[in-house]
Amino acid sequence: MSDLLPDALNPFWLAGRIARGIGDTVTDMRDAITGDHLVIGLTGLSGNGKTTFLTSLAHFLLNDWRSLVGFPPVRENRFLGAVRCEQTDSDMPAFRLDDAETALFGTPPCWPEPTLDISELTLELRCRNEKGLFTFSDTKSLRVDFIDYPGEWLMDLPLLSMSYREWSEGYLALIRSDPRLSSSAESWLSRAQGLRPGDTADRSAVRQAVSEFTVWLRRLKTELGCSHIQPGRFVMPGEFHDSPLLEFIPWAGEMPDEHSGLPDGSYWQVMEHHYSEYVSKAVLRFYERCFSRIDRQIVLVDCLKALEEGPACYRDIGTSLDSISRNFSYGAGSFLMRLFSRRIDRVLYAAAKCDTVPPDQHDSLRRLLRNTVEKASDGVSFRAPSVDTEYLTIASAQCTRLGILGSGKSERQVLCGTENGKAFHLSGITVPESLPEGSEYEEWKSSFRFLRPDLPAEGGVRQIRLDQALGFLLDGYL
Ligand SMILES: Nc1nc2c(ncn2[C@@H]2O[C@H](COP(=O)(O)OP(=O)(O)OP(=O)(O)O)[C@@H](O)[C@H]2O)c(=O)[nH]1
Ligand SMILES: [Mg+2]
Repeated sequence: MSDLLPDALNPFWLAGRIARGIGDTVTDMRDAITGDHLVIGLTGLSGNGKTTFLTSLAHFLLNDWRSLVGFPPVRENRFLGAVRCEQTDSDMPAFRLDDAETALFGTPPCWPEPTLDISELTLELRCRNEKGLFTFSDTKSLRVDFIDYPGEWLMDLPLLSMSYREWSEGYLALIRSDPRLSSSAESWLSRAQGLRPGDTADRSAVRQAVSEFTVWLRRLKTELGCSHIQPGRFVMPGEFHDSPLLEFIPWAGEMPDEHSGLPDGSYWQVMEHHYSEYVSKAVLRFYERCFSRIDRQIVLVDCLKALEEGPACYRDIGTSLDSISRNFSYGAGSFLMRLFSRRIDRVLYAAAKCDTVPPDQHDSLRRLLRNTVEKASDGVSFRAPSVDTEYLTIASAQCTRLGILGSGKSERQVLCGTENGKAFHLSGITVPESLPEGSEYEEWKSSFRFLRPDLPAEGGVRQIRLDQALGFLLDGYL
């Protein structure tokens, strides 16, 4: 019987929600008082380096923390080490750190596979306490939770605040405004435009439309490099593989009147119903498990990959980051506020994979990211000025090193490594501090070299500025 009731009327669902709500509130209050638990929201679109970041950070904290000299407790000689512990949310699968670490830090090393499902990693960090009037113990421990997930699911968060009608209207407007989307969407769009809202839905026609729409989404990702892949579960379904929840597409036909009360089983009603189910069962659940508890956030962005795809893709990144950020609660708040509601008080924007450009270009890359985030919208720092925002360039797995080429007056620093097994020496490239427009973009692109360097075959992968990132994210807790 419970399956037939809408969630909010289902007594089992309600009881579970209330119990969970009370449990979460008690945990939040305890965390706010003791300050010994922190949840870091790892945020990044697919392929932007989340799993590599988590694997590398955990590896260095667990095995090689003395090398993290940019992390204040290590620099100040107070750090005592880290251990892995049982993840905080026992319903969540454990992040497979052993496999990921063996791959990335093995000889020869290899990259993580794209993530297919959600998982959690909890580390306990310990350090000597700084002596103070109210310091009662010699040591301090901090539990830190990280959650990894397929980046595709992140693009679904904006759906939380949209009805099926609003989502469809926005989607069609976006397609019309972007020639890459409109020219590639023709096949599913023409079928979708033929659907009449009040006609009785033919399930095989719905499935056919969904299948064409899904093929198009996959093309956007693999061929056109777009980040606006929505709904994300259509390309990375997780537990919703083959589920009727995925049987809807944006409504492209004649829009029915808002109060027309279309019959059950009509095309509009079926699509709208599946959309609502998708939002409440897939998107809301993902949000609750992954982001509702976060205290601090790191946003990983692969600016260079987006630049390589072209100006439209690059702008896409800014818009996507902005619409995703609107789903989080930001604001430092007072101690009392933190007792009752969790808010993000620090955000780190990290330009990932900075090892693919020479070190003298890292600062330009950082400015490029900053400009992108700030230009796309009024930005988190404008909407919530009390939030500490920082921009860094990082590499979780450094694949290149600096070398010297030539001698005497012709001596110059070059970035060295291998790409598909072939050695390269790179110098003289410039990262723009903002997106070059029009013909300037083509001119710049022809002078730039985009690298996909191999991991160092001899193993012993190193990192760039993960320690500074950690210092910013844990500031005030250790
Ligand atoms: N050069 C370099 N490449 C990196 C680095 N981190 C990640 N990459 C590259 O980026 C790819 C994707 O990294 P992942 O960590 O799998 O990205 P993800 O965000 O977890 O992606 P999804 O699981 O699809 O959401 C890797 O396979 C590498 O090719 C880095 O620090 N340096
Ligand atoms: Mg991943």
